[in-house]
Amino acid sequence: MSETASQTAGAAEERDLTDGFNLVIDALKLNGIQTIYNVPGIPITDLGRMMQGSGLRVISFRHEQNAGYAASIAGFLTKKPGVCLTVSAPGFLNGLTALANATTNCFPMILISGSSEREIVDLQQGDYEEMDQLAIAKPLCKAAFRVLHAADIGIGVARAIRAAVSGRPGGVYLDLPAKLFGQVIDAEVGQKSLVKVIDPAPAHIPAPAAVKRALDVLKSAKKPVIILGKGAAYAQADDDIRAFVEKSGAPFLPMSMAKGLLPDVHPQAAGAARSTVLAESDVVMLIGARLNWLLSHGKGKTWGKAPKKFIQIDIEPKEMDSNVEIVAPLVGDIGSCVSALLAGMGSDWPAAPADWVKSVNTKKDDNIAKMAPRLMNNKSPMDYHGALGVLRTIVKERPDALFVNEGANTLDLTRGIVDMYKPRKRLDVGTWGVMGIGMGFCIAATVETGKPVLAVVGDSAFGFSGMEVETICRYNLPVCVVVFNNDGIYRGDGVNLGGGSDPSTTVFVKGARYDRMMEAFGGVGVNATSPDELRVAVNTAMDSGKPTLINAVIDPAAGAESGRIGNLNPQSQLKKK
Ligand code: OXT
Ligand code: ADP
Ligand code: MG
Repeated sequence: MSETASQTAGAAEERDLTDGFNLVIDALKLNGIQTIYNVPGIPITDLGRMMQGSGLRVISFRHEQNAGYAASIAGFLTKKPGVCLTVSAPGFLNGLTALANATTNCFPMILISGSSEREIVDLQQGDYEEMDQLAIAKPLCKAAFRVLHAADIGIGVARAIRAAVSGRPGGVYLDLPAKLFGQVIDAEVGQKSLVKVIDPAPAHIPAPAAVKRALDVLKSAKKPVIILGKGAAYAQADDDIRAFVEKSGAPFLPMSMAKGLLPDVHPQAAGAARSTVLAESDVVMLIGARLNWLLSHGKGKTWGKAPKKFIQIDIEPKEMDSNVEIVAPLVGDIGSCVSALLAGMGSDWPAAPADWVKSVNTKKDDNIAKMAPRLMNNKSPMDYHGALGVLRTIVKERPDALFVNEGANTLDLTRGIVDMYKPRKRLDVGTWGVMGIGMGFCIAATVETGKPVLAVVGDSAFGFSGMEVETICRYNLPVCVVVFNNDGIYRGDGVNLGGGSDPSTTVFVKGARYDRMMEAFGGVGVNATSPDELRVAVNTAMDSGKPTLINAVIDPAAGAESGRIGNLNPQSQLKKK
């Protein structure tokens, strides 16, 4: 045979075969997955390379936790599972926090980890990175699957996708042992084994009687309030939600990541009268928000003495009555529920009681007026209000940018002060209050939406994912990170109670220059010591789209212990004995 003829015969043979690597890629692509958040290494280095070669976008991170957070927020933004790819044992464990966090926050995500050989792991014979990953992942996610045969890859990927996005979204673990990738099977058999998931998140239509019950309770209200949670933002039923809230006339309170679903400057927005609406309302309607710690479990002082009736819309039936009695449970997907409510309201729905609306507005106007002068100060070093006064205006002028926020004071004050104007723009620490989401969220936010990102992060919060500024520079992403640098956790002026030379447990190096971290990788670094400098630096960064880190110098004494949740921080009554 001539050389050319033998090459052709070889190529034909290759065309007829496929392997685990290719089947994983084909299965993901068939289901519309476009981006993989990855940290390379044994046994998935080649998988990542081949994914990139096949046209998938593969973003390689410096640490799996950040890749995992990126995948999870990609899931929140797109309603498709975000995919994180890691190596075995340590890489898997690094990704696991993000998987658990995704499950807790109801973000759809799939953690795919390579793993060691089953035979060796199960006999505990000490394989490379040996660990029974499936067993460890199971309690921390919605579902966990392992694929042992190449012919099952299609089913494994399909099950993972459906489990992540159907019903209440969450994290799914997919275990792919090293041996699987090299398994070769007939290409046609392989092709036929792939599954395109039909209708991965089917609508859950609420029962008509449940819709009527909810409307009856809402209509009976003298002091209604609607609480919008991140489930409502996730649902992408923005127009109907807005129409429903407006038709009801009720004040609405957005949970942190639901801000912007209706603009914070909407006449019915009641974020600035939070205590009043929670304590004084008589009917509370929850749309995609749980009565967890962030809502004081629906009881106690926060909720006042007035008796309350709760209406709750959620796709998860078990959520009902989890903390208090829900008199009108509406189980279904938010899109279907809200459109059924709108239809049931008809054309003569009564206006919300005027005295209630007026008292909420009075409280809101008072709080806004009290805050206004504080936001205009130009102190140097800055306090939180001075810095946030500037950022609030910038966000108003650039409502399409994604906004990432973490920290304690940096989180709580930003949440209250910086108004959001569009849905799914504000991304933050979520249900667990977890530090470290920052850079992963920034990266996925721009990768998934193509929009620029502004991040406002505490100096401690930033430290959890700070090395990813290299990733931001490597992919040349339009991300502007503002580090609120107050020299520490909550405050920078803590003292060592033992009087020794070690610094206090909550303080960092004084006067650190985080901006230089960005410069180290070719991005732009700016040190901003006043609100005026901060304004110029952020606007320049957002105009240029260049990776930028602004070290915003905040007065070390400006913050409060634990931000606004100091009440949750147990303190010894004996320590000063
Ligand atoms: O109605 P009233 O009169 O009461 O007034 C309210 C509103 O009506 C009003 N308001 C307004 N007024 C005027 N204008 C406007 N626009 C306006 N908007 C609102 O303001 C008040 C307050 O309103 P708010 O905020 O809505 O209400 P409230 O009562 O605060 O809400 C309650 C909550 C619970 C809903 C809210 O507080 C909330 O969402 N909190 C979330 C808190 C959270 O998740 N925190 C993060 C965790 S803290 C801690 O755990 C940290 N750690 C430990 C750690 C963590 N977390 N993770 C890991 C992996 N390891 C360790 C660490 C290490 S934080 C942290 C680092 C901190 O240091 P940094 O350097 O990063 O940050 P700095 O603190 O800045 O130094
Ligand atoms: P927040 O922290 O903003 O209060 P939570 O995370 O506590 O929000 O609550 C979100 C809720 O939304 C969860 O109970 C989840 O089951 C629900 N949810 C998520 N997506 C949908 C959807 N498409 N339809 C109905 N409920 C949803
Ligand atoms: Mg700090």
